[in-house]
Amino acid sequence: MTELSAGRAVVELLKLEQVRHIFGIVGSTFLDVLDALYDDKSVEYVNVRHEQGAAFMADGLARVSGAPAACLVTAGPGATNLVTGIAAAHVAHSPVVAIAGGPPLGHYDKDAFQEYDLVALFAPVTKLALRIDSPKRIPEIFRLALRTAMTGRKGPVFLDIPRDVLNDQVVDMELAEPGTYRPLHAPPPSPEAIEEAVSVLRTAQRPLMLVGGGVTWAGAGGLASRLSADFGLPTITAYGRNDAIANDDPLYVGPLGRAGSPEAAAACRRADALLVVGSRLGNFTSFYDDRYIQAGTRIVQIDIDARDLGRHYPVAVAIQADAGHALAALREGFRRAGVKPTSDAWRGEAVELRAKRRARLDAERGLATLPLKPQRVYAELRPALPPETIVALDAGAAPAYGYDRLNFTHPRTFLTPLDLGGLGFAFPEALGAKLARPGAPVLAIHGDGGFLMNVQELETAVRHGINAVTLVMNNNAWGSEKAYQKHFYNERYVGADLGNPRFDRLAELFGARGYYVEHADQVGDVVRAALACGRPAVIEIPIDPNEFPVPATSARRRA
Ligand SMILES: Cc1ncc(C[n+]2csc(CCOP(=O)(O)OP(=O)(O)O)c2C)c(N)n1
Ligand SMILES: [Mg+2]
Repeated sequence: MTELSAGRAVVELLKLEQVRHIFGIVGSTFLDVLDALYDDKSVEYVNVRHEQGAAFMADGLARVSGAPAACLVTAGPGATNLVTGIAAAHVAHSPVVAIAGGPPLGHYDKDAFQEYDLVALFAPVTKLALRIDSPKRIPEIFRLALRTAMTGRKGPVFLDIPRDVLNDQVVDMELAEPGTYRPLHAPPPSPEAIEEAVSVLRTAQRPLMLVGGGVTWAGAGGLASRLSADFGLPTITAYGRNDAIANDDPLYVGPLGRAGSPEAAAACRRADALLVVGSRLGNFTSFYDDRYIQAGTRIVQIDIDARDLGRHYPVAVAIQADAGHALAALREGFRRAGVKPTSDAWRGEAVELRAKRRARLDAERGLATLPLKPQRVYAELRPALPPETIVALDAGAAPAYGYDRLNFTHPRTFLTPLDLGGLGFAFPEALGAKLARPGAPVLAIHGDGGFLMNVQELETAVRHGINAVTLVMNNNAWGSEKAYQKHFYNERYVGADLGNPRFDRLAELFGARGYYVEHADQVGDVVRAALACGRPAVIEIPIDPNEFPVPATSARRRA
């Protein structure tokens, strides 16, 4: 046993899980934890400008590293400001440990200064929310929180620590490795379930694999690629999960779902069997209806969590297991059963759809408008981004073109708001991503509205030397919402238009680099220069203010 101050105990418990950055804004409720960092430079407190930024950064870091990430903020508004970013971690299944210092224990349930029922507030956006009522229980509750965050379907957890549980308290604890309090290996599939899946898939004429975030969390993109190659299995990706498999696989058709590729949707409609690996078939992947997934399609669904197996579509076989173990077992099962590759005709369809997508996107290089259309911006971006680039997309219309217009060949390189759809996401996520993988180029793609929601973190980026690049496509509007008013409300615009500063100049005022690009032929060069400039950078590109796609909606109209 080792005797540690309560503040140091918190730091050591996080360090044992490889936490090297803690995001937040200093507050008097948790100074014992900060004080432990004064002499311990192995963990950096990333002192941000708004707690929402801290939560998004932690989420970005966790998504890219796969390891837990931490936020540490003060009571009341410090914690309420975290909520949106923790919700982003919740939809992405990111193991973010959000910690708030609270009022003294004796002030709870008195409407005291900055006292709110944060455990209740965080419950819907976390896997577990708890208060730690005594210093003795700090190790136990942290381990419970970390076990919860890192086991099964991962996800954020919240801990409320009253200030007097930290102040001048001593904790006697074992510096125990994670393997002593949580499983380090994910569960394998049942052999019977694999056998059933093999018999469903081998009898299909047109089987298609749909891979989602579960594949990424399991580190199983390579296994998915091998299964696809060995058995001629065409592949598509779930909404916002384009990086779940290498997009240069010859049978990868494209991303399914909202703002996804029509070719992936066509492949999905043609499939008579769907092997769904690590996807909930959530709202923006499936819309829960038959626009992509046809009635009668036989579905084999693999998920680490039984909650979503057969939830939105009836399944032929449900397999509760880690995506990697399940893919390996399926491949072995296919081989043992002597399953032959899919027909030339079906593979031919997939190759044709893949080529059609590429030709469609290449043709967008011919869009010669001024201001530029976002589609043209992506056409210029594609060849300029090195394959290891991490891209974070914000919500909004201009970023949304990116769901179908970027290529990913490396896992954990595409960060999207998923079904949260929160604005202000991409820039702080990119900062977290850059901290997780400092050697990789990192690009956030924003509209003007979303960027200004967390623009204050430019100061954090400059101070901490986090050199991510942000591209802002400026149409001086809340474009994605304006699109609804354009297409469904006869252009009766209310609350849709914005005014903006020049974002390149704003960046320079913060001490970052700023670039302003109007012409298509400058986009690639400027992006390359910004990625190499050795500072955080912002590129503003004015875009066509009338370029709004018809929104895809569940209720009103089908895209
Ligand atoms: C936090 C938050 N507030 C509001 C919305 C609703 N919303 C979605 S997209 C959008 C407009 C985005 O504007 P901008 O960032 O400029 O991108 P654009 O659509 O113009 O390309 C709004 C208001 C949201 N998704 N998230
Ligand atoms: Mg806009």
